[in-house]
Amino acid sequence: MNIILLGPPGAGKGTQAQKLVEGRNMVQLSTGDMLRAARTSGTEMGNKVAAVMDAGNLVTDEIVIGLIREQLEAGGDHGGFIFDGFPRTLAQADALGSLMEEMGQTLDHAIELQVNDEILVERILGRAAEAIAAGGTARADDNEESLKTRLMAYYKQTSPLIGYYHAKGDLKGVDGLGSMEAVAGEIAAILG
Ligand code: B4P
Repeated sequence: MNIILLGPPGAGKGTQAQKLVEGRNMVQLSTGDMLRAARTSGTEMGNKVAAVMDAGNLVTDEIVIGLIREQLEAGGDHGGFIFDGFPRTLAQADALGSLMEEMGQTLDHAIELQVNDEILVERILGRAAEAIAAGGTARADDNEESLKTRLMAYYKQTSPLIGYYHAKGDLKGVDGLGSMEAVAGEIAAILG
């Protein structure tokens, strides 16, 4: 089974993907994590995307599609892919459809985690405060200024994907305001 987790920053995509990895032997493909890893290891691409990410803007389609292609081609034996934070634009959605078709695979569900802006801001700024309180550093894009840009990018570039997957009959909406366990329960009911 291959699924997409859709939703604004802080909706809980990464959180729920992790639960599915633990419970169903699925593979999490988080473009956010891949980009952060590229930055940390100081690759040319990582250095190129750092400022874009810190400001809260989307990295180019070409880069993220390339990252996903590499992961899909790596193959492996598992319970399916969880696309976490990908696709984020219509061009990425089309590219994913073509890649899956090339591999003879299908996308089973696009699950939209629905959370209002007020809660998103609370969660993201809460995560930043927790990291600092623990003696570490907050993610460079977990601040009020970048978050505004991330939310704008979501509504402008990513939210059209809700209609895109709805038209294909693949969209499932989940109330993302509940506890992490409650959200996981709703997702489990969809996956069966
Ligand atoms: P991502 O890493 O995808 O980050 P995100 O959307 O901000 O987070 P997510 O929704 O996964 O939230 P999480 O579970 O962590 O992207 C970062 C950046 O990378 C983007 O801005 C962009 O620059 C770049 N990028 C990534 N993919 C791209 C693409 N495809 N194209 C172009 N650019 C791309 O949860 C957040 C917080 O909420 C956590 O503290 C968590 O504990 C808490 N939380 C989660 N669920 C909760 C619940 N039910 N109740 C209470 N708290 C909850």
